[in-house]
Amino acid sequence: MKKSNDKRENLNRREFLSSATAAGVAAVSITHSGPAGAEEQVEQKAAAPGEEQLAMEYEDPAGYSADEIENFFVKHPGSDFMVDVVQSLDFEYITTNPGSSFRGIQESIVNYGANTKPELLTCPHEEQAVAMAHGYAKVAGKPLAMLAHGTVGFQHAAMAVYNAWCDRVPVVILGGNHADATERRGGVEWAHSAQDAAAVVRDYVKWDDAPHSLQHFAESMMRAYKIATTPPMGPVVVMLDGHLQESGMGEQKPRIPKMAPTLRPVGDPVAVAEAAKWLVEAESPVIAADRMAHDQEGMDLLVTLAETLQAPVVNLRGRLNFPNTHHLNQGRGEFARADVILGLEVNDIWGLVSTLQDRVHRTEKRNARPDARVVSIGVNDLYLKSNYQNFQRYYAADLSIAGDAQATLPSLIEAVQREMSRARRRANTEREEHFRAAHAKRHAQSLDAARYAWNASPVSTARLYMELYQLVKDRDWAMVSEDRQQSSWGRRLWPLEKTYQYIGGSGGAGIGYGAPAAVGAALAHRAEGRLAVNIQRDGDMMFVPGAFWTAAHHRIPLLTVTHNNRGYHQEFMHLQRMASRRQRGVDGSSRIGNALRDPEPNLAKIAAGMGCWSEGPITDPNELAPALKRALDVVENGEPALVDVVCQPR
Ligand SMILES: Cc1ncc(C[n+]2csc(CCOP(=O)(O)OP(=O)(O)O)c2C)c(N)n1
Ligand SMILES: [Mg+2]
Repeated sequence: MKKSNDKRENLNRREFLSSATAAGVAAVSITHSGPAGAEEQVEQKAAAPGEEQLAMEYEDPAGYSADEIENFFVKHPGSDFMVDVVQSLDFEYITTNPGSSFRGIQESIVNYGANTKPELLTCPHEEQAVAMAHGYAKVAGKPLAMLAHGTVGFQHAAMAVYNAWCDRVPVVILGGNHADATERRGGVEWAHSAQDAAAVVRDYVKWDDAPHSLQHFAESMMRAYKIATTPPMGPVVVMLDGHLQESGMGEQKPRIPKMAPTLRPVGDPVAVAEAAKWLVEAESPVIAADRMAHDQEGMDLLVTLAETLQAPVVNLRGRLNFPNTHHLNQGRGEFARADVILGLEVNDIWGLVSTLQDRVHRTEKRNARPDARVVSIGVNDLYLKSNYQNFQRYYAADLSIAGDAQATLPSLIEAVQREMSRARRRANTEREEHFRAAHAKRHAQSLDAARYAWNASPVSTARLYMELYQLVKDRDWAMVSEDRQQSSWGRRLWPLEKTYQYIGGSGGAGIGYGAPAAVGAALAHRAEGRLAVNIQRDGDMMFVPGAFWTAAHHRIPLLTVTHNNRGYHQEFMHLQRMASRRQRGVDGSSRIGNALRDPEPNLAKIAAGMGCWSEGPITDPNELAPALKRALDVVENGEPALVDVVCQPR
């Protein structure tokens, strides 16, 4: 065994305690309430630990029998081995809200494992701990581990696990539990133990296990990591039995297996060749990409495919698959003209060709040409679960290819290049001209629209994005929030040219994701020296404001600017729609249940209370730029900062 007791020099606890006692630090004051409520202050001194007690922290005490020693001390706890296993998997961090169901491994992580790779990150809420891991994985391209307390910790983590599941993002969750009922202490250890602890999240994790031995744990961890990171990726759970963590290893001599990653599945070559033929023969091929690009290579491949065909690309919200400055980056209107639509990791294939109109009678409207053929390449059909309906409506694509789209792109590109005739290549020049003009027109329209209400107070969301861009444009920046609720100004105004520059959505649209995912993403960007920028919605922030404490505590630089529209505007619009449909007027009543006013939450003070530099609320747009500059200075010093900006609703 390594490391185990080496930490004692660093702790220097004996010295600390003796000097602290001398200085009277151990003095505590206890308040007694008299019968009439009168309070009497009695000062008591806590006895300083004696030499013998201090020695027992590190060595077997003198005068104890062998039985006593075995009962009070454990030399090689199982959780030390668990840490060896976790460390073999190259996790940089492990997020957690602490719980006694995993006190064994927590102690092993910080002492035996020296709190490095993984380093514990303290989170005031399990939902935050999972969402941080979610945001991190989307930027770093590898998962974090998360430690969840039994039962209640899982219940709090659940929604964030669902987001990661829907978004196809790996998170490796380790959960505390005491499986053996005869080993449970009374009270909470029972209330927080379960017969089947992962049941609460099983519908939206890819795999879970509750190992019975340390060898079983080691193998399950390898399997969990492998499954989580094989497309379709997703969260996984491995339970840490309390008894296994806390007991000595005894006769067990477990070994750590190698983690052998699974290669991403590639689409069938015959089907890929057929798809290439259709795309080349098409008059108006259109490419749609959703959770496609794992990394920059995915984007580069898609650029090659699109340019070879001079086919427009509609980037859906999952990932930044295509540079928005490229002339082939086009809008959803392209689907109406398409005769062949290629969907790459598109979750909602039906939604490419049709919409269900939000009317009293929800009628279907076909958006695409009736003769349009659809090719789908993706991993969605490879793994589904029954209960939660995030898989969207069934659509009979004309050609469905099971395979990871990014991994399949090289062979598709090759097949397309083979199919391209000279005449087809010549036609590309004309296409290119057309799309360059369309792209320039769309960009000009966006700029024009951004000027609207430029001087308005509250601040227009377009101005918010423009002022922010002016500030960060010469740095290596990355947007770590989604822009949909701000009229998509990020994608319309900022040049997004690298996959890491835009994080995409939450997956399951569970609110309370934005702030912690931004912190997790910022953590991954910190390692690359990038400036992480988070446009933070007020409603989302109210769910998990503790994320800003974690950012402050762990010195995670993150520039947050709020889109504070003083309420749940999305739901406000839904209520207006209902009231209007029922012809009851759309006046102020739609605020009920949706406004965050009276009192207005002071987001700057909330952030400040979390130890995060903050300024605001700002309502005058002219005050925006100087405040953002001050915040940037803080972030460039390695700290998080938040500017609260009161904005227009969208
Ligand atoms: C956990 C959860 N609860 C409720 C909802 C429903 N919901 C969708 S959008 C929204 C409003 C969120 O407010 P905010 O983050 O401020 O965004 P805004 O719509 O105001 O721009 C709510 C409550 C949800 N998606 N997730
Ligand atoms: Mg809001």
